[in-house]
Amino acid sequence: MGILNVTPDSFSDGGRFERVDAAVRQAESMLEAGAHIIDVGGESTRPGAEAVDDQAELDRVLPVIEAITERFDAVVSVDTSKATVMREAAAVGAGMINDVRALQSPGSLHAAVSTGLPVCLMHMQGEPRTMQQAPQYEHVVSEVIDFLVQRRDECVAAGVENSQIVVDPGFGFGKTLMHNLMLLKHLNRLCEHAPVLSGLSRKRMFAQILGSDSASRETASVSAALLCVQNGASIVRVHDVRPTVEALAVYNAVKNVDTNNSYG
Ligand code: YH5
Repeated sequence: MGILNVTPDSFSDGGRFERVDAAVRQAESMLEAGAHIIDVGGESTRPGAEAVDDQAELDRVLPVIEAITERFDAVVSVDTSKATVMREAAAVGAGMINDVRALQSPGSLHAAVSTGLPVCLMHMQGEPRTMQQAPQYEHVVSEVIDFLVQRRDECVAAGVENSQIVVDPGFGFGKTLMHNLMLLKHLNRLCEHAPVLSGLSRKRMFAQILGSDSASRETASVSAALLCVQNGASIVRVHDVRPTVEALAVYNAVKNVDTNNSYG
């Protein structure tokens, strides 16, 4: 899954056409590099980010989703928590809903059910504006698993097909470095319950591990994506598609070696 941010900070000046055009070109390059899904998001959920209103988010994401689904044979997921955005995105061709609030916002569960689309349910402690102030858990891995299993069951009860649900531990969303590392190390436990999507790409934990003066988080992000897949993740949400695809090609070649030949 390639990340396509359409927040104002991600595309500088230029008018509406320029913004949509730049987004389409970025989507095209991620698809050429081997992405299967393009995740389009118009709400910044970085630590400290302020909320955005419905109309602003619709104006940002709809033209981009429509343009990508018109031009390419690709699945577009919409990174949103808003019921209206889910409905309208589905109407212009979105193929998946990615919700960092796990369909807990008003009307969002009902809206997601009405689209019939697959959903990603993510765990977050708190709200983006304040979530990194003092994240606390007694047992982070079990608490995240319990939350996601409960949300999955609630979504199934509301009409989402079980086979259409993926879950995500929400790296960096109300978690310290230690919480993130614990969740990564024990990701296979979550994978026992549902297919897992994981998003670590370029997050702050790499600055904490590497020292914050490290200019690029790319190598660290690619390594982490590989660890997630090795621990059972089905989908990795990344900025750097090409190097991630290359790392996963090595992983798959090794994994499949004895099923593809008879030199055992
Ligand atoms: C995710 O993990 N994350 S938006 C801060 C960064 C870098 C990147 C400080 N949407 C996830 O990507 N959806 C986001 O550097 C997501 N899982 C799912 N399912 C935050 C983000 C980022 C934040």
